[in-house]
Amino acid sequence: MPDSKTPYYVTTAIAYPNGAPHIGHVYEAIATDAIARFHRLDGRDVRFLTGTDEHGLKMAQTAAREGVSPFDWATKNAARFKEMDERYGISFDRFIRTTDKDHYAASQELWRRMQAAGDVYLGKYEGWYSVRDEAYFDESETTVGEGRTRFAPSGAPVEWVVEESYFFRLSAYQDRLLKLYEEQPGFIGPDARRNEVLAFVKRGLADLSISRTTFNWGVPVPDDPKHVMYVWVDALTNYITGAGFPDETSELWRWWPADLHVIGKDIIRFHTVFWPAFLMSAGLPLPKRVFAHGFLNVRGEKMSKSVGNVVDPFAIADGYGVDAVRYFLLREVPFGQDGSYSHEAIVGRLNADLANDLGNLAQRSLSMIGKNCEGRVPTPGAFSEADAAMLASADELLEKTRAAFADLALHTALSAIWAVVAEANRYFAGQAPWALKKTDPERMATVLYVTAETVRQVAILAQPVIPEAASKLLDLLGVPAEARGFDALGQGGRLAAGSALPTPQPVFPRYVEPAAEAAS
Ligand code: ME8
Repeated sequence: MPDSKTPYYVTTAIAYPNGAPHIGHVYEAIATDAIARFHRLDGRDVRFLTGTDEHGLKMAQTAAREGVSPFDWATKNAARFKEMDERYGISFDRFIRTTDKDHYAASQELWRRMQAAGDVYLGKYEGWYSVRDEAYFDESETTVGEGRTRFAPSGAPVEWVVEESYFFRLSAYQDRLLKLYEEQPGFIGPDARRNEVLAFVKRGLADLSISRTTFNWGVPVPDDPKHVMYVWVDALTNYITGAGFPDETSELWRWWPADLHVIGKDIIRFHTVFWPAFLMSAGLPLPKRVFAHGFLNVRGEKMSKSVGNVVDPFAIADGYGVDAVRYFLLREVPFGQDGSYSHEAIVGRLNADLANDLGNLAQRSLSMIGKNCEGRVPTPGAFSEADAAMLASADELLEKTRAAFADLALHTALSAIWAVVAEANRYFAGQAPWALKKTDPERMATVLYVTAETVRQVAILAQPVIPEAASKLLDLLGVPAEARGFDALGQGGRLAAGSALPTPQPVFPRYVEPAAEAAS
């Protein structure tokens, strides 16, 4: 039966499986996962694609150094990326590898369509090429360092390369791209990136070399297999492979065009200049939005193997817990800006926001309910002004959170949710239900009800970011699985008085430094 819900298609960049994943990779996966989960809970029919980008010279070179075939090298590392996603509860619908068979078919069909449109021609390419960036650079973009070595803007060395190459007529797309940015102002986000791309395209576009003959680790060019496609042509195509292309009768095709491509700021040009031009040429619809998140550094320093400060996603999941890492990265770093990772910062967030503010509130209210209300959701009396104000704040959260997610201001969504947590803590302390136990048990029941109901709404809304802990909280509140979507928020989904609750348990343990633990 066809799903009547509106499709929502979101993707991450596909990572190079040229080594183990690092915290930048998990950051992108977590953010995209929160977006996918948010829209699922909000009733959309979500498809979430992630995976690995396995071709190209760099992959072939590393594999050769490792003494294995490029495919085996990619297979080994792709497994590690998938394992990372599974460890972090990344709810992808498909983990695509660009070595998947259907991806070859999609890439070759895209190529044929661009060729049929008259946008592909054979020529000679010469220029400054950076192996590390897998890109050619204009001489004006390079710098000359010591010993006359030339460098790309990334700092990688470039070399002069001449090869026969197919070209894509990118120069013909300048006007159409500028029109796209103007007519679809949300196409590129955040605004700073949009301005950067606009300025780049206004300067004029050179045709793009889209094939290589100097190595063969790539998708063969149709009818000319001594050429393989430039890795970015096949990499970008993954987004339509994941929607069933070229079979436009596939049930997956209803997801195209994508609603959102989430990527890092270093690859914005590929996604907002090359990719829409390829799609225009092939006569395919364009994605609705491309959003670039910032870069994570470690204590203000760029991550690098030589500095030895690369953060391993598996180690921090073991050390702090998956939900703590997820919450920290999305709360601490304004989405779209650069951010900094450190042990102190994550422990601060974990202990203050999770263990203290939300964890203690839930634990204190639920254990009072356990002890004083026979372990059942208490029956509230008439609501006071304070109760009504508390419930109103909780009821208003959905709209605030929706608006923030629509802007991809994930940090703003979390700060709105945690503002209600703070308000609930003030409410709980102000109403002092423990003091009402003897003087006014009915009033105590009302206060506990209002607190538990607030925690219910907070937990439902926090599911996209801290899925495991939120689900535990909802278990403790006796909320059935089918009442955890956003349609259960607000007045319509209030906790049912009298329903039995399990024994309360702490959900967020405080982080204690191992040394302090040993000493105590
Ligand atoms: O660029 N902080 O792969 P990749 C935040 N295969 N994000 C980071 C980061 C950091 N320190 N380092 C990398 C590629 N990223 C291509 C993509 S898509 C068709 C092809 C982000 O493994 C980076 O910006 O180098 C990108 O979005 C993703 O991680 C994969 O990077």
